[in-house]
Amino acid sequence: MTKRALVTGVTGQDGSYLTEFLLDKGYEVHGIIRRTTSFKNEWLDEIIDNQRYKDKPFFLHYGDMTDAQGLIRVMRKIKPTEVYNLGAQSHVRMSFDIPEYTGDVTGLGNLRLLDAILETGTETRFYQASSSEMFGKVQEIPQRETTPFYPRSPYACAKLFAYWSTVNYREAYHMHASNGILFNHESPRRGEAFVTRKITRALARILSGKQKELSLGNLDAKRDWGFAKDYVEAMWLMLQAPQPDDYVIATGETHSVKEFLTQAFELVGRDWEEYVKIDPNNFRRTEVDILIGDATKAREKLGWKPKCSFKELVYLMVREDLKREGLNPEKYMKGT
Ligand code: NAP
Ligand code: G4F
Repeated sequence: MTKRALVTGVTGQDGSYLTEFLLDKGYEVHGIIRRTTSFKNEWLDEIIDNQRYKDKPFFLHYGDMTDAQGLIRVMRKIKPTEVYNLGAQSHVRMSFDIPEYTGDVTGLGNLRLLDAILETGTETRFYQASSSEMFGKVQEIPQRETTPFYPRSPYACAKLFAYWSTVNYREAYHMHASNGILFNHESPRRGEAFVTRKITRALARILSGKQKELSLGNLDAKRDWGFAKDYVEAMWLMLQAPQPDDYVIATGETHSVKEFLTQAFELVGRDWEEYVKIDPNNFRRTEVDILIGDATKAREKLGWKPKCSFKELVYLMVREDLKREGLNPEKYMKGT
């Protein structure tokens, strides 16, 4: 039987890596894209232009997490065997500016998709992109599946609604629906407004003379940062498990924003303190001070573990942004 996956959020960091992962596994992949004024998406273009995926079955459909009928139509047309719900307004700081919209897309959007599965009677397995942001003001260190949630932003509240909707549909309708509680994961495809990519991109632009300074907020916040390519494998593993369940996916290490900065700037022999300016606009009203996850359950039940270390992650992000800026990494980076 053809394995047919439907991916929402296909233009994003995780959606694009998951698409490549599934195509390599022989899946037919269908992505939902929004109608926007721009037809260009860098990561989708990378897939479409890549010879490796040239003849692979990859299809795009217009849809939106705010449009229930559209989701039903796509579900009816594709009849996926696996659904990965990655579509979201995913920026935490921005969710304070657009809380209702964030709730609609990130929270209700998941419910609409679950309902579209029910409404169309689609026999499918379902993955919800839940987030470590739900632990917020952490009640336990490290955080695991049993740690109580304490959301600290409209984004985290929306993700909590989606998390519990997924659990509820699993229990009420016996759906194979799982939550991946993913801790921060980054890559050269990370959105430019997230702190890691903001740093590596700015560093490359500073070196090429296009940028003089880098405006940041809270440098003491600590995150459990992994590599996105490792994390999309965990999503897939959850849907191959005989029983649906909820899993923490994390590296088990935590690092501050300051440590990320130091690591990145040291790679090119610069001192970040000469460039960074602190801007209050980059702070959150309620911050998540520290995240560190315990992925023992995923290791034991799914056989998943992260492969890329923190140092390797910073290295590959800096290297890629230098290349995009037209700079030769061998010339600028130590140890290449
Ligand atoms: P991302 O790069 O910001 O991608 C978000 C995706 O959602 C984009 O494809 C975006 O499409 C799409 N989207 C936004 N609004 C939509 C709407 N109204 N209807 C349909 N699609 C919409 O996010 P990511 O880092 O890949 O993360 C993927 C998912 O995992 C998200 O749900 C995120 O909240 C969650 N998550 C991420 C992390 C992390 O550290 N990366 C950790 C835990 C959970 P456009 O291109 O059209 O904007
Ligand atoms: O990179 P961030 O914006 O990621 P954040 O808020 O942790 O959220 C990301 O990870 C979540 C998983 O835990 C996902 F669910 C979510 O969708 C998203 O992918 O910020 C990381 C830290 C924060 O503490 C923030 O206050 O960096 C701090 N920070 C300091 N200066 C900054 C900045 N963050 C951003 N975006 N921009 C700054 O200038």
